[in-house]
Amino acid sequence: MFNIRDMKEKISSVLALSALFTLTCFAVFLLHDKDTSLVFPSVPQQVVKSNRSVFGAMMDHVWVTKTPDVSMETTATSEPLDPCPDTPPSLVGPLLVEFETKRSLELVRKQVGSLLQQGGRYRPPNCTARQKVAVIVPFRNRSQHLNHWLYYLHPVLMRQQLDYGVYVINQDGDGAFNRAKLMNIGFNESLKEYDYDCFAFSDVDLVPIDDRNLYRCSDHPRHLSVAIDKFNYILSSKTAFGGVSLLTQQQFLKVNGFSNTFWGWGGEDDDLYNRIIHRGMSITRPDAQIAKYKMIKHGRDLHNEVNPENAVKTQKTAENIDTDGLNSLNFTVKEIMKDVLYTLISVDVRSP
Ligand code: UDH
Ligand code: MN
Repeated sequence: MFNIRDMKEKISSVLALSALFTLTCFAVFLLHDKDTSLVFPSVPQQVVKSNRSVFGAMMDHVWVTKTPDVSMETTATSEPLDPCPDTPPSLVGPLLVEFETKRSLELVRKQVGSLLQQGGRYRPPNCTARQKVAVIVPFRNRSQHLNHWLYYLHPVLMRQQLDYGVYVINQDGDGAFNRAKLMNIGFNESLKEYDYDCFAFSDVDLVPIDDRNLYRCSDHPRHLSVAIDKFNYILSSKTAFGGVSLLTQQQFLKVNGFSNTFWGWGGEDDDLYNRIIHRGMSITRPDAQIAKYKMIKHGRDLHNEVNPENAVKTQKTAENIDTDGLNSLNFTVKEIMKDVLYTLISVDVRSP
């Protein structure tokens, strides 16, 4: 006979049993990997637009680094790791990037610092990176921008499986700003630390919003910041080469680096473009659908006013390229500071 009371009792015991089972499974899981709970706080809480989350991607990564299997450990000590795949497997595509949230350096260190080595260095744990990339950031008095940049760029560069280091080149004092000279200094100084083969020169306020935009050099100098929100995602000109651009060590040496004589805002990127063409190279760009960026909103900085002389100088690249550049670079290093997120090199650029 159908009895409601019996039925209720049966349902309650089934529920109790399944709750007990779930709890047991969870306890076994926690005991099995004690590291799990420690890993959570270090994962950057970024949001992505695709169905796969950065959280998921980073967790895969954390899993690999935190619990290396025996074969991985043996390979690390005996023979070199296999090259990383041409297409990094953990890329997620479009990213949600926002600059409204205040990010302190301390917080960013907690969120993305756990997988880095002192000086903002990283290399993929289970394969040999295809390129050794020095990321050079010209800098003065933009610490809020730097915090956002570090928060977003580190996870992207990690997922891109690069062997990389971040060098923030800080112009000391309040003389006229010289973005190009800071780039040359970054090239020189980073090479003293490691045999980098590729140099990514990036403004501190440009954050990619798609991680398929690889910070990797190619056969010709490469321009990555193709579509920026500030300019309605439209490239200003076919010869634009500012923002974020990459050159191999050989390509940069071939053009004698940037000119050192572009004080104040404007022209140094066009001059570099001219140098590239002058030395028989061309530039390449990723697809505009992928090479999308957000620029952190800002006004004009003090001591970086538009310099009309710079536009004139871009007409004289051919005259200057042999004598003005890496081979005429002079500066004084005032301080080198290693943070877990970056290497800060403060320099006196000898402003006029
Ligand atoms: N930079 C600094 N500090 C400065 C000046 C420049 O860190 O005081 C660096 C920084 O990496 C920056 C880059 O140099 O991203 C290029 O300078 P910028 O961002 O000023 O150049 P952009 O072309 O801006 O983005 C031009 C001035 C915008 C005025 C907007 C008025 N609506
Ligand atoms: Mn800017």
